[in-house]
Amino acid sequence: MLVHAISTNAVYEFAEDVRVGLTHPGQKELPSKYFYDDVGSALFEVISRLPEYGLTRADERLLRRHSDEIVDRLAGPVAVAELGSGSGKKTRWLLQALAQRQRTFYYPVEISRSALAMCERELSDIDSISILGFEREYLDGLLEVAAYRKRGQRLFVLFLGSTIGNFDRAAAVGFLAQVRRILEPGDSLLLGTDLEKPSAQLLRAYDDELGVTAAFNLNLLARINRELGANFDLGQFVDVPKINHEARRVEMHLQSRRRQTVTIPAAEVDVEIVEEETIWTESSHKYLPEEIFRTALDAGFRCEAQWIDQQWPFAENLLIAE
Ligand code: AVI
Repeated sequence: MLVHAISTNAVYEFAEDVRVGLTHPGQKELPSKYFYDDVGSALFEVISRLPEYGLTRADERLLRRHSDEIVDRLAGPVAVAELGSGSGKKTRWLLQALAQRQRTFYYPVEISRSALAMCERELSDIDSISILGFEREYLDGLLEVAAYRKRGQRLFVLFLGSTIGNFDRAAAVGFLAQVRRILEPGDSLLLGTDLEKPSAQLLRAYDDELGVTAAFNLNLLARINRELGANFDLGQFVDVPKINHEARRVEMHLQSRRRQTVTIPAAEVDVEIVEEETIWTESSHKYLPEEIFRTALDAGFRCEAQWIDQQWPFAENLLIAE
């Protein structure tokens, strides 16, 4: 697979986001997109196989069962762009279904180079598929993919795994609207959304017995140590998942065991953290099936079809750009 590698000053942006998130007044925060360095991507792969975390398996089950039907609903020759391909495992079903009807260009867009490499290893055996990876942020990557569009070709964008759940609800509409602006009428977006489920089940999914999710969360501090030269003492933080009923989401926090000062040289900052204070690292919003129709409309799409997994409530939504 050819890869268009990232050329921006990524370390500078990381340092700036860390500085802003840890120094603004009130709740300290770190953006969850920074979970996915090589270690974080590998830990997420393990999470997706944990018995408690049914989300990825539900996504995969739906794609395995319904790929032919999904592909049958797409008009014309399509090129496929995937925002956050991860290992690419669940995409196989869609690409195989498409490969039966046309030669297919597949453009994974990923901020993790190791995930792009995994994705190529996973999918390169499918006949009639050409893969060109973009090591980019989602919208930057999609813009570049759109520039490769050939005459008469439609874009089929995949945003699977309920990554949309990691945006606040209003930001999710804003993000989808930005995707829509890059697309043309008739292009499509397959959106995976985790659905509401009982709190106990959700808590188990984000607080697994083996502690893999805790390691995934703590790796964010370890990454800041590795890349920004910080001195977070990981033993002084505890992973604390919380359910926010009002906002219908799971929140991941890292709680400080004691009062401490952390120095982050590349961000040119010393951060004071008091005992029991938390750093909020991720939100995972859960949706109602009917809510997705409204979200789609607000972003300039219509929801053409929806498939729901019965074992682990999760929806695959086919949106068409209006
Ligand atoms: C990638 N994303 C949809 C996952 C989620 O469920 O929000 C990330 C994750 N965080 C903790 N476990 C998994």
